Amino acid sequence: MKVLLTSVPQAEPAILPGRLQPFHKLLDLLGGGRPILGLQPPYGLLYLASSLKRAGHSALVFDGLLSTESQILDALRRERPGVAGISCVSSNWSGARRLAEEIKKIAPGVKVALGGPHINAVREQALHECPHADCAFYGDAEETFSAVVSALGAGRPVPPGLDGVACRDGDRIAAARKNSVIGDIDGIPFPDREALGLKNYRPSPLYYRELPYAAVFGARGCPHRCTFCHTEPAARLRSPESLLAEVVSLQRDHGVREIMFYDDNFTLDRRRTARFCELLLARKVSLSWSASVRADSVDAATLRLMKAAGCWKLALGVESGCQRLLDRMKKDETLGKIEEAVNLINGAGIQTAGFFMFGQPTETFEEGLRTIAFMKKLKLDFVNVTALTPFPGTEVYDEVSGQPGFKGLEAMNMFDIAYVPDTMTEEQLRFLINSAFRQFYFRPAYALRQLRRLRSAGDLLRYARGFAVAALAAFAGDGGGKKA
Ligand code: B12
Ligand code: SF4
Repeated sequence: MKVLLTSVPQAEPAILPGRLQPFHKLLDLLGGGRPILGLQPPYGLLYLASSLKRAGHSALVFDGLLSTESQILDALRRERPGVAGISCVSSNWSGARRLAEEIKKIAPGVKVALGGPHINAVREQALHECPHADCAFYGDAEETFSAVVSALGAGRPVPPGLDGVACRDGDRIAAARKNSVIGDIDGIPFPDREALGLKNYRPSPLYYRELPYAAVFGARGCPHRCTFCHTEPAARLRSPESLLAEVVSLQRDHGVREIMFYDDNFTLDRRRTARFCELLLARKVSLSWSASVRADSVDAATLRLMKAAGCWKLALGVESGCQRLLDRMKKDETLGKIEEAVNLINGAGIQTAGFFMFGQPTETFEEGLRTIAFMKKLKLDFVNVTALTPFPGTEVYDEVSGQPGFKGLEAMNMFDIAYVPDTMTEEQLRFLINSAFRQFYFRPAYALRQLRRLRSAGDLLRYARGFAVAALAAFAGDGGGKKA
């Protein structure tokens, strides 16, 4: 069966926050005609495409950040797929509903399926809110979606009892209670990168050293329960051999020289990390790569091995410089441990990035200022600062969604402010975000340290682009740029 897959098309460039829009031309110029802020393909759809193809179906993929609604609807008229799948995040849920309606107007016989981070959280509620959709998928959808498409293609009813699937049946909605979880994620085929190509995509300037670049997902889920995060609690890791096979195929087929591993915590199992590094070294794979780690899961020996195997940057979710707030958000980390981890990573010769957020419930302006002081004390190379976004499915959403400071789903784009705690004003929250960028990036000692790291003219250009974005976020940004 033919399947059309798309993310939600945006009315305007979605990766530029409101107040940065006037600088659009300048950013284009700095980017040499390519996006200067990070733009990644919709990997969830690319994963579905490869599983569909393996099951004998064909998939046509659109990225809503690069395609207009009329291009997607034209393809629907032209290609006449049997199923149209829409992927959505919370901020574009109303856009997803509109798109489902347009699809049904043009092709009433097409089955409309919904999926993506927002659907993972709201599950069958999505079908109540979107009368034009036929099915919703939550959790790992590679196997369930292929199974449903195969049944529809063969004229069979949707197989009953599948986890992570809700389907409309007349006036009734039959819905599984649990998200689907694929146990052996090594068995999932690599994402179908050919479906969109890599050339239109690029990470943010400070997030890579070499091009071409690709992202690799080495894990699904996370065992921790931070109150602001919605993730599957069953953590599953791909084997080092499977990671190596994807790296080798990316180098062979796309000439990739840089990879960012998108695992929530690349050192969750340090034996796996070490084995992967040993494989890269034994096979003499020359690769520049980066990843994210938790502060409580790094040690000097593993970090040395990672550096030897090509790792140049590790990102940590620091979140706050206030222990009370770390405890409240169930981060399971201490400020001391975070500082120790940053020093260990620096000691191994790997650069560090820290992610911070302001605007937790009960956070005061003074606590925010303490976070900025902690940010400057840590020897970080890059920081990223956002306002807390209380996404559906998270504990903090349940806590704040009835409060006056809660602004609703549309603001959940990580540039706008989606929630203001009653312990500070919105102006104070904006001040903290902009001031954090300014105070971190515009320090003479910091500039000197980064200048010493420059290896080539290419590095200089990349840094210039990165700092142009940081400057705009610090001086003109409205919610803190997600990807400075
Ligand atoms: C890479 C990434 C991006 C990339 C690519 C986005 C994209 N379109 O995929 C870029 C940089 C462009 C980006 C932008 C944004 N992102 Co983003 N991004 C991610 C990240 C790190 C990985 C996404 C991914 O590929 N995961 C791996 C795949 C396999 O998982 P998946 O996408 O969930 O897909 C699976 C299922 O959900 C399901 N599925 C997905 N789509 C569909 C569709 C159908 C029809 C079906 C049946 C199933 C299905 O099947 C897939 C396979 O199992 C996630 C964090 C994370 N760990 O997931 C955040 C995340 C998805 N992003 C998020 C946000 C908020 C954004 C932005 C709004 C922020 C911004 N303004 O920049 C924009 C929105 C852009 C857009 N229009 O989609 C949030 C979404 C939370 C929410 N509830 O809304 C996340 C979860 C991070 C977070 N918690 O803060 N993002
Ligand atoms: S924020 Fe990180 S550590 Fe916390 S639950 Fe989410 S992925 Fe896990």
